Amino acid sequence: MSDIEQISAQALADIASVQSPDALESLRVALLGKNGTVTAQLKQLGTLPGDQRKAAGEAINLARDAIATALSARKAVLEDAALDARLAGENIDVTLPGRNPQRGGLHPISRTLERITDIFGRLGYELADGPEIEDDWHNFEALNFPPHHPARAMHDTFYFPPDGSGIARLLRTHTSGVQVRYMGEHAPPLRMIAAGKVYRSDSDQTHSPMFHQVEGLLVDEHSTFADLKGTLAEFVRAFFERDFEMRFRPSYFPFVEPGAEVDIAWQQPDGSTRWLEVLGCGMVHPNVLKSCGIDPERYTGFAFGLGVERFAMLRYGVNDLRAFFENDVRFLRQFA
Ligand code: 2U9
Repeated sequence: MSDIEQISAQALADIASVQSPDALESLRVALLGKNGTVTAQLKQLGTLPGDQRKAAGEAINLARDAIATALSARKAVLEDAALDARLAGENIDVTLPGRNPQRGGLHPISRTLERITDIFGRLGYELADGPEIEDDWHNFEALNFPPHHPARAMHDTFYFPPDGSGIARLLRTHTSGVQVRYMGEHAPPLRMIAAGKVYRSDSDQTHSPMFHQVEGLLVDEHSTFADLKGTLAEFVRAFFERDFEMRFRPSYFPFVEPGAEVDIAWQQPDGSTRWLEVLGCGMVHPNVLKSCGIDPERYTGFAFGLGVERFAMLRYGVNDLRAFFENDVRFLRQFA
């Protein structure tokens, strides 16, 4: 038997007896790799006398093809066997119930905010927003709070160092700056609501340093306090899905005149009724209209504001506002 015939016979025997894909790969490298025995035979061809080279070359190629075919056939056999072994070892119970993906839900404050903006959306109010870092003009001056006005004391907040322009910036204490901008960009008649986070130096069971407001504004030629009352009555009815007795108590806000706080007759769990303050409102002060480029001789407007947390507490029967911000999922899950 020639060298190549011996190598080929041994290789085919080795391939047939190899038991693992790794061992088979080592064998392939040892035979057909760069330094493999079959490759060495090919390299030696050049040293043979010319008349033997053709026959020797054909024999080596035949052997190489036979070995390559045997390698891939053995590979398929070993892979099938490995798969059979894995399947035999695994137990899949196709009757088990599927895994339940955990579903998230909206935070109760977000749900309440959406509920409120939906109601005003149906009443034709456009939703607008603006920056939480406000300047003094939009948060105070344009809203009829001159510098050093005592009403600023109720709006204590965080101030940022003035930037290069010298303009004082602060965390907004109400969303009213959004209305100021909106009036600069839209001519009356207009109706809009502003919604978002506001910041005040306040913290107890019913106040938090950050809370959410929704404020509304309507400006038209003949808008009156009666329109304001009708709008708020409709809103409260839609929000709580009940009719309430309501009262408007005179109150002071620099940006409205007259101004009022709105109470609803709230049924207590023990059956008694008490007045509950839920909103502030009023007719837009002429100074505010003027600051926003609207002629107060021609137009009147009404405005209102509410705290979203307060409405969420009433709707869901939560008596401590801080629970909304502690992020205890056992609490939050109840609303999802
Ligand atoms: C412009 C003109 C008028 C918005 C108004 C109130 C009265 C009010 C409070 C309710 C609870 C704030 O979140 S709260 O603490 N809001 O009482 N807000 S009138 O009046 C405006 C706003 C913007 C340009």
